[in-house]
Amino acid sequence: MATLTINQERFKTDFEALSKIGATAQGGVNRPAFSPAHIKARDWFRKQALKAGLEVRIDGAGNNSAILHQDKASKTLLLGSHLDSVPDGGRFDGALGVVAGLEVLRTVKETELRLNTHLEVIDFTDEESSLVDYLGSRALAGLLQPEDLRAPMGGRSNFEVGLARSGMKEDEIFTARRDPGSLKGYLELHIEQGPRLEMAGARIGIVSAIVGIRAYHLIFQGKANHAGTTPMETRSDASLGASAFLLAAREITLRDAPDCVENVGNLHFSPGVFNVIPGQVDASLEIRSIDEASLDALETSLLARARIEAERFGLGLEIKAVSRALPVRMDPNAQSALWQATETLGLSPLTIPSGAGHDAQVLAQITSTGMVFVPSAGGVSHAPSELTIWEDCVNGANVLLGAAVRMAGIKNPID
Ligand code: HGY
Ligand code: MN
Ligand code: MN
Repeated sequence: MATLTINQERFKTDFEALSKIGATAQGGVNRPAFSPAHIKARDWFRKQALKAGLEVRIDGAGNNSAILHQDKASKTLLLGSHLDSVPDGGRFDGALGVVAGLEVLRTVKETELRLNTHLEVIDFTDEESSLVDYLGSRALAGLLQPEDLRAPMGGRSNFEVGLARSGMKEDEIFTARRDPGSLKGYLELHIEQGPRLEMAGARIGIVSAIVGIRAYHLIFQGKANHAGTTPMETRSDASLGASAFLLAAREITLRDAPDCVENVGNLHFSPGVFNVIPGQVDASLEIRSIDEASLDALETSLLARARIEAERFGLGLEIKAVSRALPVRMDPNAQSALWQATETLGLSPLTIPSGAGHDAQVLAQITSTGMVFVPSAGGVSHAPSELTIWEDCVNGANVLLGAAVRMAGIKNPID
């Protein structure tokens, strides 16, 4: 079979057009879920799909899809990623996978290849979990719980604002669930968001596993009081417990959990003004590992240390677990389709685990799932300077195309 490749010009034009939506002066994008820029990016995606003669669909969880139907096919191979970004993020994270998926469908459509399964490229809602962690992919996988919407990670009021802005109806979200038997699999092209490929001199990666992620709010409770008149020795200052915990958490992780990472991405002081002793500090803690037992051990030691620091400074402590994504292994069939595609293209991939979370870790729980990575310059991501050289992006899209037609199964090989 001749090596099928994407239309590079069209792919680049699309990616550059999308990068302009929500573009920031520093060269990144700012498209948090349901922000005006995110909604505009989704409109753009649907318009491109309609222009390409593809069917467009929005499910109850707001997942946007473009579909290339195949005769007598009963299953669907999903390709995809996400168009939402972290605040002030990069233009490749998520967007590359969605634009590449769209390009794969157009290329297959143009070459008149006939496949055994439908092809669908999907832009998942809120992959960056700013409101509800993995809202779109967990709804599609049937793994979203009502509790996730009652007490969402990003706060109930923000969630309601997002629903209103996007026109989604809360009671329709669960209708997004797909019967796993209707899916052939899921493939995702994504930037690595880390330094491993670049350090190894590899231009393409095939993902072996994706880290599990657990997130918590640690709420240290002291007593707000006058910052000028309250004697230092009688203060009940919530920031002392939180600060002591932050330093200890890093020490414990480095010393006892070499295959884990931890991060406190936010400290929210209340009332958070110069002249009031912080009565409450809410620390947003996250831990990650591809090993479940390591996550269990680190969770136990970090939460125990948080209690010790709270006690040391005479503070209350409330621990709220807000999200829990399982570590998953990628499926051997999907990986082998990706391997074959790289071989046909003369590429030599590196097999690596993903330190970043992805919708693929949700889909992997219900269908055969694989991911292909392209290098991030300097390992930088979730920042405006996020960059992948264009040749690597094209390689990634061609690997996605090759693997997709292999997984879907070709009825009429073209010479
Ligand atoms: O946080 C992550 O790892 C992903 O970018 N959402
Ligand atoms: Mn991503
Ligand atoms: Mn991300």
